[in-house]
Amino acid sequence: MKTITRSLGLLVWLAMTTVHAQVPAPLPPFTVYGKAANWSGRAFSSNDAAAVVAKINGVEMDRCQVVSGIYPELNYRVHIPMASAPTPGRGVVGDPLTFEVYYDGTMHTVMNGTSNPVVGETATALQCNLIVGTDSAGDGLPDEYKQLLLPYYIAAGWGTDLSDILPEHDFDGDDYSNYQEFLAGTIPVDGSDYPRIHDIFPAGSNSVGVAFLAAPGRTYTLPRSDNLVSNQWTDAELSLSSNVPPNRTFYGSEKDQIVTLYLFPTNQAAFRLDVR
Ligand SMILES: [Ca+2]
Ligand SMILES: [Ca+2]
Repeated sequence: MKTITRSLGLLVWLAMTTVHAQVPAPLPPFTVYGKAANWSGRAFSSNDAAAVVAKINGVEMDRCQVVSGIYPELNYRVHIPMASAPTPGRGVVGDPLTFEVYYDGTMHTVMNGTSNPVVGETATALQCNLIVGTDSAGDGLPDEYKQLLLPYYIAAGWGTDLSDILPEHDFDGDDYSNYQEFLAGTIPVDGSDYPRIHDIFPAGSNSVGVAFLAAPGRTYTLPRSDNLVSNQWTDAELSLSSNVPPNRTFYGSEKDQIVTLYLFPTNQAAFRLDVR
């Protein structure tokens, strides 16, 4: 008799567990914030009446108006409702995020594809800068950018139409393609302008300065690898000053300018400059 009672108790407990599993608890939201800018890197202001929509698998999770200067470098912020298990209208850790940006009355394509962003842990945040334009060819190079290139293509006999301008072309022969130069914000018709580090120098007793020409609307990181054989890279902690301990992993540029970021390596490692 005792055994039967215990078994019933176990069944009730299992049933209750099942009920709980079917109703995932709402959790604090996951926040995505950043700077939305047009194809040239100009950040949208409140006057542009632009809006950012965040989606998971095609379903809208949140939207917001772009507002100038929420914080320095930032003009939009959306909150992804979260749940502990897949739930309609909510996200779970690892869900892929996509964005749409509306201005001038139409949806524009996000061109810079910030590293395939995914939903992170509840109550945390991710910075995701968005560069948007019109991409009628679907090749990643904005139509607006091609319009600027077209006169150079015509003059050089490379083509007469936007469809003649290909992302993989290296028009100015500096070993960086049109698409790479678009991402980096360098000039694709000037062979002396291309993505590069201008200087690396010791700064103080334990930091190293890395100077480069930054372009508006672009975000820069300095990934670090302790083992080039395994080719594993993680964004290094860095600072905007050799006197301030590392406090960030990225730098978002507002304009064309020489920027110096400071690394604080404690052992030998390889670093590279990434731009997106
Ligand atoms: Ca080039
Ligand atoms: Ca160039």
